Amino acid sequence: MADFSLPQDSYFLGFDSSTQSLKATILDSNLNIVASELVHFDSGLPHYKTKDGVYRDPSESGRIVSPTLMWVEALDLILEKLSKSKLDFGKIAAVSGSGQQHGSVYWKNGSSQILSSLDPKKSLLDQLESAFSINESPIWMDSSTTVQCREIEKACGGAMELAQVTGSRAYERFTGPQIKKVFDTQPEVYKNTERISIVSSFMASIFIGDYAAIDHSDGSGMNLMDIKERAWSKLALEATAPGLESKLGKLAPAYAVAGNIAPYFVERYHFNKNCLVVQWSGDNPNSVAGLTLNVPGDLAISLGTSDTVFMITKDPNPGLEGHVFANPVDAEGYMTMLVYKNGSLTREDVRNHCAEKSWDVFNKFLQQTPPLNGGRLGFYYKDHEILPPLPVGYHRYVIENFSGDSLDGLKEQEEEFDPPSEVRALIEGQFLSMRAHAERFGMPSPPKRIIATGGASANESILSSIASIFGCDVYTVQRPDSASLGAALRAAHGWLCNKKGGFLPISDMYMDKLEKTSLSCKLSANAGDQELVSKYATFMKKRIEIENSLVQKLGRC
Ligand code: ADP
Ligand code: XUL
Repeated sequence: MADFSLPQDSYFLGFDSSTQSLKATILDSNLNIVASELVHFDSGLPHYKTKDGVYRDPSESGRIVSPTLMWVEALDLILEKLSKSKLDFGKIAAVSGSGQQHGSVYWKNGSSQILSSLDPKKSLLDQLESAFSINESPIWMDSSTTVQCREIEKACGGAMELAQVTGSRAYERFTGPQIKKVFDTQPEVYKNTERISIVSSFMASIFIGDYAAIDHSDGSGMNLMDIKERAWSKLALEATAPGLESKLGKLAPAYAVAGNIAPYFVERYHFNKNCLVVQWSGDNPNSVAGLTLNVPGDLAISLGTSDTVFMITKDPNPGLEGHVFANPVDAEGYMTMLVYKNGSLTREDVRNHCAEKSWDVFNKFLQQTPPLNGGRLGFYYKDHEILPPLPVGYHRYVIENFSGDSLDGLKEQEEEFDPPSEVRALIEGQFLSMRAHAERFGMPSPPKRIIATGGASANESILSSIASIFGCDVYTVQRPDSASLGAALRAAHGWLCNKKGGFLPISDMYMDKLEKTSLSCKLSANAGDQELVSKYATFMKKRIEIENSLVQKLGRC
């Protein structure tokens, strides 16, 4: 029988090109982390003048973009930083990565020529400076395409019909509506674009020195792919923009090889010329890999710039709420996901306003306030929210004499709560909302367990609130960055699949030795007491009633 083990003395490199930073993780052939690096966009590349990695356009409501060249410059910078680790890049057998989902990059006509002839003596920035027909990439935080969303849904026979084919109804941040907006508002730019990449396939393209395919998992976040066929949907393409298929190129499974590493990286950073570049994918799909999510019923919660909650399933049933994506490590499976735009940046906002800009003070407030917060309920939307679709605004309510079983006595409150109660109202609000939507979306209640990841999963007080609200144990992995870890693991997986000449179950790589790898999970917070969990269920019911009335009064769609 052929040997499908990883070659000893080799490394696997994974990136995460996310909203606020570019991160890298290197695994050895025992799947242990041997190096990691990070370039924070605001502080590491201050000349782009981003705030949280993005520009919020004051002149167009909901328009949020990032400078494409910042991502390019970050790549040279992180490789220079990693070179200082003294690890031998020649031993890296494969590279892969994650991109923040949905964001799009527009390559100008003629740019494939630039991409295929990168000179190792010059920086990527110098050479790609004029390669894009749009210099500011729309990203997942953008909400400026409501008109395009409704038009695409209409042309596809309705929101439900579009969801059944592409896994989601039309969402403002999804790539299809973003492309349609470019075509509708800047037809000349659209014409002058030879290739449209998403963040993941864009970064893979630089690594192979050629346009890389879009992988099935991240491709599911475009409102353009038929998730069951894993092929472009002709109907959705036609509803979006003319001549789109040739600008998007091909789709490929996440485990496929995109190409060999380009000479630029061999000569400049001493990669081996046989190093494989495995298809990049979205950050959330790669977290499915990094968290070794392979049991239906396990729930993952990612607390990065966005908060997301996801599960794997064999049986997709897309509807009007949430998303279904192809699973990046199961050739036939799916992942289901809910996304909240008001994640870490909103927590930071409340921390800065109420807790002296300190997580320690924030945590102290969380610990000193009682669960259920004396009936105080808060809705905090620093940015237009995705779920529920509500505009910017903070709303506060109190259920007087709330003991956990009565819902009478609701009052809207004009002023802010006192700072400790404000902190608790934010955290309970975010996770009650998540529990309510996840239950509606088919999550078992309580879930078997939760695995948490993302920047805020380093905060044990937040994890402990999650455990009390969901009523199950919360686990974490070694580092709160499952997207770059998952990308490194997928680099190894893609390397093995390539050797075999077809798909191999990813669990074959670690099942018998998980505890000895950097992928093992540790228990970080114990399930809350069950009486409290049911009181939270009552509180959650009230919250959803209020949320529904806010959506009726203020909602966008
Ligand atoms: P992304 O990958 O989307 O760029 P990350 O997963 O790197 O984001 O998470 C970054 C966020 O993590 C920051 O915005 C910060 O608010 C949050 N964070 C980091 N440490 C803590 C902490 N101790 N408590 C709460 N949030 C934290
Ligand atoms: C997922 C989404 C966000 C981004 C953030 O649909 O919009 O989680 O992937 O990186």
